[in-house]
Amino acid sequence: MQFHFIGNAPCPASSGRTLPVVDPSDGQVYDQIQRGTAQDLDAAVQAARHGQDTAWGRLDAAARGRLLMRLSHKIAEHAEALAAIEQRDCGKPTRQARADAQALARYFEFYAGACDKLHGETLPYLEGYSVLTWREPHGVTGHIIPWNYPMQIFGRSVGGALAAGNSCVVKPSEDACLSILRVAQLAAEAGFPAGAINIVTGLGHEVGDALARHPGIDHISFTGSPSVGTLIQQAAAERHCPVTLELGGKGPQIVFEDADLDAVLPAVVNAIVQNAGQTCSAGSRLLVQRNLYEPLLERLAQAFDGLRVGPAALDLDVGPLIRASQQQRVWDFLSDAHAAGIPVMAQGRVVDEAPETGFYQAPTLLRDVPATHRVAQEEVFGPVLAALPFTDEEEALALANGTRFGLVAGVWTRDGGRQLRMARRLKSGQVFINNYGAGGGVELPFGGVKSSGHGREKGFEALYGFTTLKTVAIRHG
Ligand code: TXE
Repeated sequence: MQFHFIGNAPCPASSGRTLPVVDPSDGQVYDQIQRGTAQDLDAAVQAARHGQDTAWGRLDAAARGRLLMRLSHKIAEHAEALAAIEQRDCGKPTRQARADAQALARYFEFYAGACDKLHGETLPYLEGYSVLTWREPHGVTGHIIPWNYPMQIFGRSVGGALAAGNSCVVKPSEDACLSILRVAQLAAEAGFPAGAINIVTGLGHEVGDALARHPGIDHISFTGSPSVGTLIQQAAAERHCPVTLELGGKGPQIVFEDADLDAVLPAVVNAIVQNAGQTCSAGSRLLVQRNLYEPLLERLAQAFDGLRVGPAALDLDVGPLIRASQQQRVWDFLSDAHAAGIPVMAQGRVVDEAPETGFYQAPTLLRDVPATHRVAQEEVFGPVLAALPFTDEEEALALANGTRFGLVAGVWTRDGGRQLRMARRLKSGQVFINNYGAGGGVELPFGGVKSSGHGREKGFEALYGFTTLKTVAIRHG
């Protein structure tokens, strides 16, 4: 049985109710989490506020940095155990789960070093005045986290907020929250004072909604679906609370004829099968210049045919999807594609060891996808790659920019001028040239334009979002 973590202590839900924890590899229930309430959320906000007023909020920047670094070391020490928790909770193959645990440690390492480097400026003003700016924490920040990368998104969001001096209230996903509960305990063991990190588990429309509406939350950071992002922004607007939204994407991988195919192929495959395609920055559209279209698809089809899908612990190329409804969502996209006559060029294979009760989906390569079809427009959030040909740069840009999203784009070409032209004109928060970072790199600011959201997490840039700027004008004498 798992509990909320409020004021450095485990705590049951006031509802007395729990929710099941399901293993996506076999569909079986293996644990219970608390089904939190608005009352529980309120208790977490009180604890965070108290921590802000008396403990965490009173520490100087270097002391905060030392604690973040201690937590990073603790995470590194417990990386195998954390990876095992995440693996079972999310259905991640072992290598992926390990990489996520290492990324979590790295987030806290990065933000540990950033704490005492966040400073304001002095500004020119009237004769006889000095003006300075201070970057101050918002106070209590709220974090609504999805199930696809619980540890990583906790690290990037909560790590930055803590570094800036905020106390945090976290609502992880009801589908995957065990690793986050464990990290909060590790933080307490590392010496974080009560109230710095508070976790309330439960359903989105209960605890998440309460967080979005709570007057004691001074900033909200949300990663999830565009529809819920809209609800959060509306609720926050009622009380003029600032919001950072990361709402997914429809990442184009744009391959020109002069690209290095040996580099393109593994990167294209990885960007759509990593985490079974349940990645906001997945490269889910493949745009290929016409003369290269057939040869590239031939080679890609061979790679897809060789992909194996199965239980997380087998550490194959692809694990299960998170839950039955996500599997159904992917099936709906595929059956719409089938009805529209879109050809399936290749598919991976679900291995015999995979229990029928698990939520598996073979990676699927669709070719000649019409640019307006929903499989080329909407986020499938599964291992489904939509391939389309293009003729020249103009058409590539029109296709790449022709969805409501703009999170990550990849460009593959040896032509230096084209690299820069494309990077300039792509409507995207991140552009990768001759690589596809898929959101990778703790140092790199991450976030979107259009319906992919607004605000930036990761890197130093995130700290500006987690702070508010105060201008102080002093008249001499
Ligand atoms: O997301 P939700 P779902 C996309 C992806 C996926 C689709 C649906 O396309 O297929 O969204 O996934 C909390 N008030 N992404 O339904 O519901 C919820 O409890 C406040 C992209 O799982 O948006 C969870 O903690 N909070 C994405 C979080 O929101 C609410 C990652 C995300 O869940 C709420 C996940 C409410 N009314 C899904 N309702 C990415 N950008 O990486 C739910 N939540």
